[in-house]
Amino acid sequence: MTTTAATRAMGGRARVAPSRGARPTRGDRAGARGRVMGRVRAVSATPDVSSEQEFNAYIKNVNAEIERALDASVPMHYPERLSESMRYSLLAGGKRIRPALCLAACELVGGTMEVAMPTACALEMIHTMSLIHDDLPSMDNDDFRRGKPTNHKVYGEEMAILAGDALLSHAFEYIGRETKGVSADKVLRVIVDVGKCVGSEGLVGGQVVDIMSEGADEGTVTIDTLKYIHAHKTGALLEVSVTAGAILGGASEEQIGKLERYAQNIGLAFQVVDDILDCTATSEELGKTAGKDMAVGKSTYPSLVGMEESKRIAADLISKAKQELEGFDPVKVKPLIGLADYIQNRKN
Ligand code: GRG
Repeated sequence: MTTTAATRAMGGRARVAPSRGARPTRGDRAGARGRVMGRVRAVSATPDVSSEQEFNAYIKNVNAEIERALDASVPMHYPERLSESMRYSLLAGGKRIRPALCLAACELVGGTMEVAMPTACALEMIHTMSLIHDDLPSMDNDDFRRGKPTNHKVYGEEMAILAGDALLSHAFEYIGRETKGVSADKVLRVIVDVGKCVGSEGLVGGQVVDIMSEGADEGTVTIDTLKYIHAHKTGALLEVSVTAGAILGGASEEQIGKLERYAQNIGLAFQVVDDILDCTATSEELGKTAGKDMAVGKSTYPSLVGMEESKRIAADLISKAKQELEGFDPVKVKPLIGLADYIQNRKN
């Protein structure tokens, strides 16, 4: 019998094997190299997520798998201060949306969680490093992230920069070394796609236009500029999270195309919601400084089109994203539908 993340999460729809994946000891972690995937419990596709409650249970269970895998992915080693700094931010919580999307896309097209987990972890490493660098005094100069003091506040600026650099390079090494059970050309395609989404045509490009737009003369930052920033700074990594999972799971080109469009829509929606939350949520709810966009005079969806229109745009994008999922297995597709709803309704 195969077990699924969902059935295990739902406590009793199917009997499940007991977990071998207890939190690894420091010794375990030190020896994690090369056998990390042994800790991901055997799971396969067909998550049966038919209500919001079941989706919540599903995502909680998937997140527990992700936390375990992340803990093992960056073991302590000399120089310990660097490992500590990397682990401090990587294991500081966070919603784990990127790895969850990667795993769900892989399972949707028939792949297993084991195949996509190294890439899922790598995506979270890259996302975490971008947060560490974004919080630096020379960038957004933030003191709090994920409800904790930012990396540079704890480890100092030099270490925070280097921890980010180390997480970035480790991410690519990790995909290449730890992905098992798929052809080398698929792994290579994922590495190339992730590289593109992170570099000057992706995340870094988006961040640069964002910085250049700050304090720009009124009217010069248009909705198109904002779309570029969001699609690159935030959307690109969300997009590759979905497509990389699909590639590793053995998706056809047509399926990859549909999932790419799904991801582009949820990616933009994610950032529109982020802009909304910056105005409406508290710092405690967000785990980071709220109201920052307005304080620094940043153009956002609410500032350019108003709050109600921003909400309508987010809902429209989520609806378009879901349309791209039509034609997929109606049961296996539910986690991606649930993730789209979660992105629209999230409170942090
Ligand atoms: C990637 C080489 C490289 C450099 C980084 C600093 C920088 C260049 C880019 C900034 C990227 C950035 C911080 C984008 C914002 C993305 C975003 C909306 C982050 C919040 O994501 P959540 O809500 O956070 O998923 P959690 O904490 O839940 O993971």
